[in-house]
Amino acid sequence: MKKSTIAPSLMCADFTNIKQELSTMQQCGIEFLHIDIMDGVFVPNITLSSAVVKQFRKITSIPYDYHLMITNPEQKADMIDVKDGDLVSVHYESTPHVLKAVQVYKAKGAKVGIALNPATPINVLEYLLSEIDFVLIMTVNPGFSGQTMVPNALEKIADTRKFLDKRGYKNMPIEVDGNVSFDNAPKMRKSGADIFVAGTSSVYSKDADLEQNIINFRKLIK
Ligand code: S6P
Ligand code: MG
Repeated sequence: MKKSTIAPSLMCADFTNIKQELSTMQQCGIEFLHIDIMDGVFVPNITLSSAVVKQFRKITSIPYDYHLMITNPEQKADMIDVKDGDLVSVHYESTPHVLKAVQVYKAKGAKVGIALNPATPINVLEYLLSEIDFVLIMTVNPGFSGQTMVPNALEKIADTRKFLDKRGYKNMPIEVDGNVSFDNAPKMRKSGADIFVAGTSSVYSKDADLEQNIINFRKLIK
């Protein structure tokens, strides 16, 4: 089992207090900042823009984990501020040229993953495995925070782990995104998840403050 890492989803952040939140995350050893980029076409919502989040580089050194929910991401790489060490996931469903999209973001210095919508089977990964660094399993239909985990999500995570292991990719991490709650996250971990996108149902939960939520969450995904 690989080390578990936390990627708080900034679309759930309090932007009136973002400097303090980023500082808390840095102190808590948060590994990645999950940044949802949407275009209102691939998903029916628009949230963060790369131009805005780029400014946070001035106040944090935590690498970014871009989740691109945009059509034809291979044509939009110039609009995404990628630094060496960032993660970028492109949706399999977002372009007929998904390998090209992987190559374009790799050339920018990112570690690149393929994101799969809930209904997309994992066998589409077959001829991409040698080119990618991780897999992102969506555990809700993408576009919004505060949703309920879809049926079969845990089974899909476990099947993905087996699929990767069987093909010699035992070290390829699996990221999970969507209702990664205090309750669901330990089950996701048992099923084989490694990178946890944490939103309203965990680190941004009203149960406690951000720092305490992160401490509690980390214990649950060890
Ligand atoms: C949703 C997006 C996610 C959400 C995250 C919110 O399409 O990709 O990154 O921000 O899932 O978390 P929660 O706990 O509110 O579901
Ligand atoms: Mg996301």
